Amino acid sequence: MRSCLNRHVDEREPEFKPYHHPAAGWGAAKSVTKFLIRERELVDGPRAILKMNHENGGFDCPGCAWPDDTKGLHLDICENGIKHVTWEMTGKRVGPEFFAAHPVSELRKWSDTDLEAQGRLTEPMRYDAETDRYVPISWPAAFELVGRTLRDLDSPDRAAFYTSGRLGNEATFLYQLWAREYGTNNLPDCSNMCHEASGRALQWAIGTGKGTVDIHDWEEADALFILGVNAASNAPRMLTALAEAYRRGAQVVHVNPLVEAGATRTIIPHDFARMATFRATPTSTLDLQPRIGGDLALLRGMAKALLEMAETDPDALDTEFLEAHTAGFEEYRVLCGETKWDELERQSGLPESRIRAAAEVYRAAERSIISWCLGVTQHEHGVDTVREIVNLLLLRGNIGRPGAGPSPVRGHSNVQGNRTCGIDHRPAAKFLDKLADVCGITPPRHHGLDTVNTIEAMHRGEVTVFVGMGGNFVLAAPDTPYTAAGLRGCELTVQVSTKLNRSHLEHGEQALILPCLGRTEKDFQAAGLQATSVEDAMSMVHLSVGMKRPASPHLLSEPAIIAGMARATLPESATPWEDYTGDYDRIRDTMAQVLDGFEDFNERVREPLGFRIHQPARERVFLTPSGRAEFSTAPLPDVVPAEGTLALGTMRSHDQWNTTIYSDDDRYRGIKNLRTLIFMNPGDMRERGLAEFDEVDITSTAKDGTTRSLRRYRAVPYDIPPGCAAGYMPEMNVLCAIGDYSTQSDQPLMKHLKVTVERAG
Ligand SMILES: Nc1nc2c(c(=O)[nH]1)N[C@H]1C(S)=C(S)[C@@H](COP(=O)(O)OP(=O)(O)OC[C@H]3O[C@@H](n4cnc5c(=O)[nH]c(N)nc54)[C@H](O)[C@@H]3O)O[C@H]1N2
Ligand SMILES: Nc1nc2c(c(=O)[nH]1)N[C@H]1C(S)=C(S)[C@@H](COP(=O)(O)OP(=O)(O)OC[C@H]3O[C@@H](n4cnc5c(=O)[nH]c(N)nc54)[C@H](O)[C@@H]3O)O[C@H]1N2
Ligand SMILES: [Mo]
Repeated sequence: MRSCLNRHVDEREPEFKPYHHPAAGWGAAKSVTKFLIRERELVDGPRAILKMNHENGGFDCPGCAWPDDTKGLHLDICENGIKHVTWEMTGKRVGPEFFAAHPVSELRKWSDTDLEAQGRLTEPMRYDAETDRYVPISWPAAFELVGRTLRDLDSPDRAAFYTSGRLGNEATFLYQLWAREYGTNNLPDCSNMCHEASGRALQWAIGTGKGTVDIHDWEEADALFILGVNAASNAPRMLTALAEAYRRGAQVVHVNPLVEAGATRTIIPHDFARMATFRATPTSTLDLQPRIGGDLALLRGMAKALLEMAETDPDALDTEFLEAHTAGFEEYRVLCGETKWDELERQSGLPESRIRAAAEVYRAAERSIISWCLGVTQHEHGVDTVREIVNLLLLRGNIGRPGAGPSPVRGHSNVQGNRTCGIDHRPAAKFLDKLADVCGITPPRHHGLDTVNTIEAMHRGEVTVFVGMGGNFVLAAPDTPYTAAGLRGCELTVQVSTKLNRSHLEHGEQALILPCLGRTEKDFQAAGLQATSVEDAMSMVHLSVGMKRPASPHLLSEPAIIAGMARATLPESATPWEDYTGDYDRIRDTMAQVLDGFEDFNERVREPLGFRIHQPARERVFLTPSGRAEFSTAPLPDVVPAEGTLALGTMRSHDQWNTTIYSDDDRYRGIKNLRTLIFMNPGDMRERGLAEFDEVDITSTAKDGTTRSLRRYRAVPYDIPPGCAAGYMPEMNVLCAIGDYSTQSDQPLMKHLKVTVERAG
């Protein structure tokens, strides 16, 4: 599909100048101001930002899932959170006149940046094939179109219900209830591309698929290990925790093929005194640059070194914990002993001395936290790697005590809450039993489709209706042209969105765009102003209340849109869809009965800081078959690129939110005006006779041998290990073959494409 490669037209020349300033600080402040002016939000923007992330009111930052500062009224905001809020609150609108003026075939030629830049959607729209335009449709007619189409399917499994991680808990619960009452578990979500590996690994290892630490543990740890996270761009509020850790003398170890800005120093985002005096705080005590996919070997090496220390150092291991709470230690010890150092060096891309240095840090710390994000999960061996993280933690009893434990950095602001509240294509029988019991429905028991399998099923003609509850499916998913063709083959595509995006243009025979309220906006229902809840990456659930006038009087809330579609699909349903919409307390009362850990939901969520969902592993209660935390013994995978090829990881720039590109700059990596680039090791460039900004063609080879190419990208020399390369998502999804997903997690291999790079032909 040519259209998704349309570039934002920018006359400026690309620039590359390594960035030597601390992360956050004045560069961030300047960037925010520019952004507020562009979005015409100089008045309301700052007012809204002051309302964000506050106890007793305000709305949850719709940005990342990093927990809020809990020390009371304290402005814990970041540049990218501000951009994200402002993006939603833009003064620009895209209404019926816009759609009347631009046929879809024309809009397909626009760049993604230009599509989103049109502003907020204002009215429900239906695709009209005769004029090739979106035309207005009333809400009741839109709901009826969805309901009728779903009722007419010969099996509920012909429909798929996608969720992007912005959706609040109450809407999430209604959404999965609708899908299951209708009769399918086809609930693909963005988690399938994000932290599926973490959930599965933690479930198997410690019996619950979530991290065990909270923000106070971050404040108490003696060592923090940060693997595969670009904190300065994607979890900027983590910088505060890293800088504070450094100041109190804790060790901060970054593991990343790239030394990212957050791994050097920062000006703490809300520390205005330090900002005024340009005083930076380091955020790292050790940086390790493994090869792409080399984390498992590094972690195994650290465990091996620790076990060697234990031969003479009786306190190297927590033997009491190992005996009382774990299973499989002996096998793991043997495996580590048998793994050779030269193999660990080759697979990690790090010398033994560096691996031992990391092990020394780990041994010296009384309390360690290991944290990770996509650099660990989007790999063939993502599950094995997360389990190796747990293995290492178990050796020193670093779980279920203050300042210690596994801490995945989740992505979207409520992606964790989505899972908790039932978005799961492989639901547990126990959950379905409760749902059946409390809601009086007969949920299907067979597993549903995840993201990749939904796309495959569209191509086989098995899925013909697609509902997207937020997100931008066509660009977020792998193999862009293939995914687009799948959507185009559908009978009906429904996108519940706030802004115009590519997924509205790659649509089915019939298509709807249903515009919804954003998190920053006031949501009035029969019972008055409503609040919704979200769960952060550390299992804290709290309320979020919008404070802005809605972008258009025609917008409905997500719960209302879901309930409307559900009623039209299930006219005889005994579920009180209308009452649920009228008062979200009613939804929460039902959730309290269905979901573990949500007892007294309505009372507890109104506590100033919300509440923490019970996590048994935090108390060393491991709900595994053995009742113990389980060691794993995965073989060391071969991640060394074949001769002449590179391992390519796709990632975000500083100035983007997933498929939303704010600008073509990537400040902390020193890039201006360029996204069609590939970061390469200077030696790998020399070998190919390439100089900075030379044009190259990139070709990936899939597991099935098929190839895919991107042409005329620019090579940029970068401090990245030999054999490794990096570039930007979502553009590079064109290179991700649909069949290239992990056999362990079904996650697409977005951080490990096998590519060749040649001078552009
Ligand atoms: N501003 C902003 N914030 C965001 C997002 C956004 O788009 N913009 N997205 C949100 C979402 S949904 C998510 S899931 C998170 C994503 O947060 P991140 O995981 O930080 O996202 P990426 O940009 O994909 O960066 C991956 C990082 O992993 C490193 N990496 C690549 N391969 C490897 C490897 O093999 N090993 C190791 N150790 N590291 C590796 C890369 O160099 C990069 O630093 O951020 C969330 N927050
Ligand atoms: N190659 C590659 N691909 C990747 C990744 C990668 O690292 N590499 N990362 C993957 C990851 S981790 C993720 S999470 C996915 C992200 O996948 P998605 O969640 O599907 O994508 P987003 O770009 O976050 O979605 C943006 C759209 O959401 C809509 N939106 C925004 N706010 C709201 C709201 O409040 N309500 C509703 N209903 N809609 C709203 C807007 O219309 C906007 O256009 O991408 C995945 N794709
Ligand atoms: Mo994500």
